[in-house]
Amino acid sequence: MADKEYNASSIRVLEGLEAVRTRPGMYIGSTSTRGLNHLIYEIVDNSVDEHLAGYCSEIWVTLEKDGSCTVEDNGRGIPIDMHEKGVSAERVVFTTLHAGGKFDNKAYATSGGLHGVGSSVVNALSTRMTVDVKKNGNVYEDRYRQGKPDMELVKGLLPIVGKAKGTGTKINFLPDPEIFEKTRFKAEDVKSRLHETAYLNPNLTIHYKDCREGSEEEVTFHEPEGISGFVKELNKSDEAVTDIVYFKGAYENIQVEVAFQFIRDFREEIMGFCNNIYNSEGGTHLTGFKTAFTAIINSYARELGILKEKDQNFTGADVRNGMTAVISIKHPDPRFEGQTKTKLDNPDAQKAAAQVTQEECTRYFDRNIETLKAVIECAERAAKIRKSEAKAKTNMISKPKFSFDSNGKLANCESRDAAKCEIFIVEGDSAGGSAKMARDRMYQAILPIRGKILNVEKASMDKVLANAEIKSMINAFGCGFSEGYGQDFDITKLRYNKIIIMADADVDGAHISTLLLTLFYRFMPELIYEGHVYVAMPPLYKVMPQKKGVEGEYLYDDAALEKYRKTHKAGFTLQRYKGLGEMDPQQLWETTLDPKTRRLKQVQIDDGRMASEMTGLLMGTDVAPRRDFIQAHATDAELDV
Ligand code: TTJ
Repeated sequence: MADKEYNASSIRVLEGLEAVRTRPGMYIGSTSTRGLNHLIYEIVDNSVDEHLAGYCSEIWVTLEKDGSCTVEDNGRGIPIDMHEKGVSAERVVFTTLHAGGKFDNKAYATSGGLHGVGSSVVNALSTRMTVDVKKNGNVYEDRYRQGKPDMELVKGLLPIVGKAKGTGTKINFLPDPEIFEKTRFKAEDVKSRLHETAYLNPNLTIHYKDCREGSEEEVTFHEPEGISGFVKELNKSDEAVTDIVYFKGAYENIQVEVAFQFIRDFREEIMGFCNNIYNSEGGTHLTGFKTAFTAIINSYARELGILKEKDQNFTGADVRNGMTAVISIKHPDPRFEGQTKTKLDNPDAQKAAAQVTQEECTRYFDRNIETLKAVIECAERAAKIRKSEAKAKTNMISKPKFSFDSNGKLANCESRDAAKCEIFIVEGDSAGGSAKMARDRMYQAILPIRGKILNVEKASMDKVLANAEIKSMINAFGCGFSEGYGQDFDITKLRYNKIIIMADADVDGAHISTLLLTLFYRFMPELIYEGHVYVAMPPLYKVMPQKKGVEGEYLYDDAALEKYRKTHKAGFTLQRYKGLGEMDPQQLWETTLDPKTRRLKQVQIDDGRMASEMTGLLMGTDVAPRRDFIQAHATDAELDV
């Protein structure tokens, strides 16, 4: 009976593994040396997971004389007991695609991602594989050929082949020459990856041994200094200008660890890891760290008077000038996207990295002012060079004509001096029309947008780019955009110093503002972090005293109206503005456009609380808290008159 079940499920399993042999590239990237080496990492990562679970302190990786590889650990050993499928759990691990998660328990909370799912793939791509599990004082063994079981089991359980002390798992596999172009593991690459793993796991020791003829070698990787040691290694041939800064923290089950150091060079090297996997395309953890770091440095620079009131903030690139950093996070459920699926995509990872950086990095700088000053000096050097380069550029090249936005609605300003220019994003065509008439044509551009723009947090990339309103904004700003921080977005190309959101002072207006802020925060976060984004605060009321010769007044909220009522008992007429569209151009100019009288709130996210609140509220699906956020942030924000 058990036999029958086993046969039935194994047929399905074999179909799964046949797919791996038909399209190996889909599972390991390629069948070149890179893909070949990847087999080792897939197996080693299982032992690293066991280490993360708290049960494995040593791993032995041996490149054998016969071309095979042996990976052994001193973990608890792969489960060998009867699985619900009627066969040893070990067999399910090695014959089922993506079996990793099946054995997850709470101790495995931070594993996942690409981990632990690869052992069946390695099995399918190996001429032979032997599995030895040490448990209960015994060694249990199983064997496979090209992924197929190569041993008859009695009652589905593994045979005992010897006695053992302690526990652990040992895998030996020989890559299949039918699959791989070359079958010789590249020692340098394997060592470098194992060394990296040792840096990311300071309590782990990895023994590497090459037994192949002519390349015999033995190295042990143990890096108790962890990612600080990693940064030290990366910078070993550079002139350091700061100590190595290290901090860690946790936020909602996500652990964040950061180490960085500044060097004399104009280089930026930031490496992100999630659950010990290198994210070559970066991702949300890097975005969170970078945005928080930019905000921190700008805020200290102002506090210390290094940036004066009139000075523009340092850009993200400025503050990372000379930085070497390693950001390592542990996430219970990582998601990856991008060309090679190596870009971390979880929004909460951004939140966690920003929060921990904000708190812990500030704590560090408060106690190490000299390091902080050295970091700010690097930013000043970068800003100086950036400005002189920009100047040289504008002197050299005739300024490009502004491209017209795709639907031709942008009423641009005449000046090309970005520092003095402003763009108003105006909700609705009628308000847009009034704004166009009322504006200062020299310095104020108007971009009317219609209706509710896409919720970018829910929409896919191509939908975002297909949206006409979003396209015209990206076009108008001139910086491009990027999913993530930096990359294709170039803030130095920004055509307007102020981007002013002009929406009605009601719930719909607040919703539009929120959508716009979400768009900026997600695709152009530097605009916000560098203080370019504002929200116009149109008045709610106009009051006219009945007494002749006394001027009317605009009131911006209900509190102001209450106060006015108390001080003007004689009587007055009250005009309530339902929307911007109700104002004539003259009124719109006085209340919302004229730099001398208008009220703007600068959108500031200058601390972790705000940053995380913003991500949480803006990116969530809840509508009510979003509205609250707009109001809360309006009171937090500074008045810019
Ligand atoms: C899973 O939960 C119960 C106790 O054992 C856990 C486990 O699977 N541990 C484990 C797996 N340790 N080492 C491995 C492992 C080691 C190698 C070299 C290869 C593979 C596929 C797994």
